[in-house]
Amino acid sequence: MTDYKKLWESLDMDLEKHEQLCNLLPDFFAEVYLSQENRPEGMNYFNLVVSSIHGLRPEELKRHRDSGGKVVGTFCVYVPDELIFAAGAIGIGLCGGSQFWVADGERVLPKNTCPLIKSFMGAKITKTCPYFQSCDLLVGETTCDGKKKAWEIMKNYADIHVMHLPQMKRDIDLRAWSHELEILKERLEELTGNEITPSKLKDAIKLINEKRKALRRLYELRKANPVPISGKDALLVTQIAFYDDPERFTSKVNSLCDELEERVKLGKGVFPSGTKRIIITGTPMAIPNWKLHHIVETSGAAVVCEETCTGTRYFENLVDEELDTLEAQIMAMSERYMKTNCACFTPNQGRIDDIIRLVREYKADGVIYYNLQFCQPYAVEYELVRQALQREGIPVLFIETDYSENDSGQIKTRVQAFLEMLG
Ligand code: BJ8
Repeated sequence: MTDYKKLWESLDMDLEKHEQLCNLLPDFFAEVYLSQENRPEGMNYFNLVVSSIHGLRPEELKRHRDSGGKVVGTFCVYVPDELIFAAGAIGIGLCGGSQFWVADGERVLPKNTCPLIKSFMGAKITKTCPYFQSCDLLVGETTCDGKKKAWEIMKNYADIHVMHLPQMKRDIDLRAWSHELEILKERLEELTGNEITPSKLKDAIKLINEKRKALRRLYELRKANPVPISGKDALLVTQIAFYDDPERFTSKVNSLCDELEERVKLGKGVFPSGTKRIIITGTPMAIPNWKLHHIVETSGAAVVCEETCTGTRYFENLVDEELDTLEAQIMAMSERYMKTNCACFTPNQGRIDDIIRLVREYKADGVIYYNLQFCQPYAVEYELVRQALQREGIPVLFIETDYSENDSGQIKTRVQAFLEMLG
């Protein structure tokens, strides 16, 4: 990683602290990922991306900025990448998934805040994340209370534009969200000096749709039995989707899928036939949060799907590509994004319907409801999900945790008991 020292200096990073962070990842990645057997060859690209996570892509971002381009950081799957790319900027997802940053986040946030928020805040204030340091603008949103209030603190450290996300899905909310997209469009035009025209937006809509289609193809292949790729590997691919170059990423995912299709034809899987199939639903898992998947897949089960924002919520539903006016395109984007089912919305029956549909489609044996500690919207929503799954006869296990490893042993015991109960 030392090759990138000049890059990190140019980003005004805290090099000493950053080195501590860089020293943690290789062993952790080797333990969780490289220890897996029978991984697809196509994962080599994603291994490379992780092995140079703070070098390769940040260097591309720097080249983009050196030639006058802008980088925009986001934190939620409701914020449309299409507008960012149509403005000639690069969009990157910035949610924090590392325990390393949590203590620093707690310097400015209450301890009883969700680890995702503490982690991204710690990453920013310690200047140890090259992605944060590369951003010319951050885009926050009014989703949960923790994030909504965190933006007010983040303003002390970065330029931030906050979008007002409605929390119901009536016609009036759809129009309100399209209005927010228009405001974001203006802000991006001002930032980049580029006008967003219908033809640029059309290209960006196609670009992002292609990424979604590739991920959907990957997930379709996970429906096979035996499953041709581990849940950990699929999760890694989705995590990388948030910051990799969309065109290159799409082509790498499609190559991986070609290989997985061959595996499916041959009946070749990463786990033996008959392995219990688990769906994970709940809060997002930002890189390098691989904790629950690792526990499940080292306890004899396979994760076959994630109903999360680092899963199906990220890529389901496309934006209409055939529209030629900005007004129609923005409304189509508003419609697509408002189909996403986050627990910040009320009511949120669509998410419950999705979980049940996914259990059927992926022939899952059970569901693990993953809740990041102190995430109230998802914790409260659990009761309705539990009742619905019970009515359908689908077993569910609730796991609330943070990013530390302190409770890993205890979670493993509970997961193993759950798997035994599945028979
Ligand atoms: S659309 S899930 S990405 S808001 S886990 S920070 S909700 S306290 S991340 Fe999210 Fe958008 Fe919804 Fe998805 Fe708050 Fe909960 Fe923390 Fe969360």
